[in-house]
Amino acid sequence: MPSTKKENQVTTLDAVVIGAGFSGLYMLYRLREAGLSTRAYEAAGGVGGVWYWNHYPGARCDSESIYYNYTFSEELYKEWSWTSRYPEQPEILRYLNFVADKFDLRKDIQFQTRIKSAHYDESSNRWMIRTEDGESISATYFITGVGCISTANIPNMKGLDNFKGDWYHTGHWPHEKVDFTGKRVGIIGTGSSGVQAIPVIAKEAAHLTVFQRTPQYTVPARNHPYTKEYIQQAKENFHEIKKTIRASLAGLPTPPSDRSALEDSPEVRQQVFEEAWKEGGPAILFSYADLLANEDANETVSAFIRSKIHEIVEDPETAEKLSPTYYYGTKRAIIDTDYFETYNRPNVSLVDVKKAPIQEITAQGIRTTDAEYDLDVIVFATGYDGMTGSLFKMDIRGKDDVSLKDKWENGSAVSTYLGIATAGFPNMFMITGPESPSVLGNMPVAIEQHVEWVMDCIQYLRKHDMAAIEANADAEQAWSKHCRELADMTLYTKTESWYTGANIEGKARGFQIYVGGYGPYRDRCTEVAAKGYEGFSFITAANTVV
Ligand code: NA7
Repeated sequence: MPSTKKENQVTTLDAVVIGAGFSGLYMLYRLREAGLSTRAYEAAGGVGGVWYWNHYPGARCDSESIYYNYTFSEELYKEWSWTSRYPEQPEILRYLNFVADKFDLRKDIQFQTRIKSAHYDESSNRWMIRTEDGESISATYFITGVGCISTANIPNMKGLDNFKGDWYHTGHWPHEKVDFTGKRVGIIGTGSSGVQAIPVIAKEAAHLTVFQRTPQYTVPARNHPYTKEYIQQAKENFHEIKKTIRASLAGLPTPPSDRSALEDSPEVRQQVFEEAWKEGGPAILFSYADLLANEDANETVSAFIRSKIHEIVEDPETAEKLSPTYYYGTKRAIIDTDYFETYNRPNVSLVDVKKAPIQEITAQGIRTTDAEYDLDVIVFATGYDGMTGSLFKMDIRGKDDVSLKDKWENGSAVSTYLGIATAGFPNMFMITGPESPSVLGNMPVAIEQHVEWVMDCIQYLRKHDMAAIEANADAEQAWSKHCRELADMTLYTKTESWYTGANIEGKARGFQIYVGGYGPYRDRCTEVAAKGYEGFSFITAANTVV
């Protein structure tokens, strides 16, 4: 590492925030409002977090716009107007830039700065944080807002360096337009990113070859522009929307049905699914209460979506190849615009790489066990090292110099208290950390709850003159056990997915998300705080534990 003039500087702050996405921006805002000296460090050249990097064609959020935003400020909510039901990446990025401008956040964000390490010093109860270019920051509070799905998974495929064309990962897309006109494009991966990108790239490329490992269920998004009246109505209902989504299970206003799919006759069920299909978005997932808990109930919706695939896709063999067999919803439920329809185009072909796996990337393209495909561009829509990937990229060390990675045995023994804190790492807070509900819903709602809880906690520490707070090991074990027990009651653990870590070679398996829902989780966190931070210990300014 070349030495820079920053090497001997130590900046002293109350709080350091990592990231300038939805989490980092709001955390920074709240800390500053409370009068703490603080700075956010961001690897990218601008705000946005995943929405800065996920610039690929078709990138869009799958939560409805009017709920996929902050609700901490009524003024902000009323000043911003979304244009369509599901916001496109450029619009979300504009929104986050608008937020940064409105609250003048940029002056306290250091861009193009990656944090290399954060070490806790027990004698001073402070964190020493180091950037990759050699700057050191001493801070009382170390807060990660690094995102749950932000570390790209680029599979270790033999020969990638030899490829003569261009290749991209959806999560690190260039900000300049990538022109596919006249090109032979190959895309690997059919998760949310692939499903969004495939129809858009297919319209531009000379030919698109989709390399599919696991077929996916996806339902129509039914995206459409918002009318002025609809937006106006949402603004008028701000307080109601805020209250409802914060108390809800998934950060969205429509409550899931309380009926079992098995209570209805096949005819009634078919009608329910047809209506949800017509409505689009998450409606089908919420159409019955037990779709993610009961195998037979799940089969009803899975079979319905498979029948739709066969209706839409003209070639029966392709339709069969596109038909999934895992439990619907146990991999991230996807919504799409013209995904299955795209396979009716003459310039799109589908390759089943489960049957004939990719052997290597050659100078000309991709070689599977039974064919070779000449390509000009390869798109990796191969996902992320979820939940822990971005935390493990930093060398985080707590008490006794124990690293977070070692404590969590490289991911096999993740244990947190409430998904916010972990024993041995005082004054470290994780916004939407593992074992919080995070990705199982509309993220900004989860993020705001965490930020507000962390801020209240810091205020409590300051008010009571405490140097630090630390999760107790027994409270943490109980929480982790509770999370695992809840997950085991669902079908989530029966499918290999990024939720379980199965998508990353060598990563330990384990379901690291709290499935009990946003509202109940919020209540639990509020109760812990109300009981004087039950399950936590405090370290006084004189360095005694109470
Ligand atoms: P996902 O959902 O993890 O999807 C990744 C896709 O890439 C999925 O189809 C994988 O197949 C496939 N994949 C991964 N590695 C390989 C290799 N080595 N060979 C072939 N195919 C591979 O990531 P996304 O970016 O689409 O979505 C991530 C989240 O972002 C999403 O859930 C939303 O919350 C937003 P597999 O299913 O593992 O067989």
